Amino acid sequence: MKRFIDLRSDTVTSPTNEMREAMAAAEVGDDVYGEDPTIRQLEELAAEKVGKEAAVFVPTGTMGNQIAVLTHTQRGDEVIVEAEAHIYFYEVAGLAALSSVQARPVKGSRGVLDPDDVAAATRPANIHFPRSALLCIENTHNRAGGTVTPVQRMWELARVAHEYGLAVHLDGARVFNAALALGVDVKELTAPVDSVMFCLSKGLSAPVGSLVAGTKEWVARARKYRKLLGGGMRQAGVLAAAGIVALEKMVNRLAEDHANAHLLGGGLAQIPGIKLDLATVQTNMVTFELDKPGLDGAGFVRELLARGVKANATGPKRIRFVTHKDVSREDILTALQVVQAIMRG
Ligand code: TLP
Repeated sequence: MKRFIDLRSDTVTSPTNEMREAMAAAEVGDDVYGEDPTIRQLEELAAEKVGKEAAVFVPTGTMGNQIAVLTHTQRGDEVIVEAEAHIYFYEVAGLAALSSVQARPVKGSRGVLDPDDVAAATRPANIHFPRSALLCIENTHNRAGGTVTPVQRMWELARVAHEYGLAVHLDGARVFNAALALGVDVKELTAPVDSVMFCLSKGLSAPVGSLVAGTKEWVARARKYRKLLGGGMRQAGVLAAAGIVALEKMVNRLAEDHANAHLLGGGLAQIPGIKLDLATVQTNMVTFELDKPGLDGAGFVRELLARGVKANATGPKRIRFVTHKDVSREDILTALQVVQAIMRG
């Protein structure tokens, strides 16, 4: 089979041999009865890593985010989101369809929200207004290019939200990438927020799974919403086993992905016809605009594919490349040559 250099997402990473061995050996039980020891172990480890009292294992990041919204809100509430946040942009209108809440999009700067804008978007008591119930922060921010909200800004945002009576949820699908880029323990980013979702199945390379963490009481309620959404799994310790390896062994190697993204971004920025804000290349993503007459995102992606590189167009002329453990430094250099050839042609 022809090998592609797959830069579509870090979700494409396949499990390591160590994960497969752990999966084969995992002790399991029925998790709906709370009897899967491997899931329990993963949930405890996850809660400890993000400094929360408890965590619940869910099949996907999308389900984790939506469970968090269900747990924090009531029908008819308003939820403040960054204008291109995953939870709003890519989750099939789950806010409306599942929680019956209204989104209040607020534009950030390179994905980073300004506390004053959040304060201005909250609603005072008024018979006409919905209740402002929840602020969602995304760190790293996917559509902004994998950008990072620093620790101090996390605190400022949480302070404003709490002052106005909103809870704070962190879509931390890639929060370990954020912590690494900032050189801080992930707990520093999660301390200000009430709940956090993070993914095992992205750069950390587990085949399946995310966690949602918060207080014991909150997670107990979230667990019930997981059941409601059909996410109550049974002998899923086989999946949790891979997740434990992901958390214990795969976090530090994300640095390689960041280095590769910087190499890729630096190379792309020099190619005529590519508009790339290098300041957005902070973690494992490179997002850029095409600026070449007659070449749109879909056409560019087709040209890449014909030359062995997979990528996603995330706008009419916008392309996203994501680095991860299954692309090497050599692959990055090859991908750069491929892009050069397309842009010359
Ligand atoms: N993001 C995927 C796609 O859905 C776009 C990707 O390839 O990047 N939060 C953030 C910030 C995400 O980037 C994603 C996945 C999720 C949540 C949802 O995770 P899953 O795919 O497990 O539902």
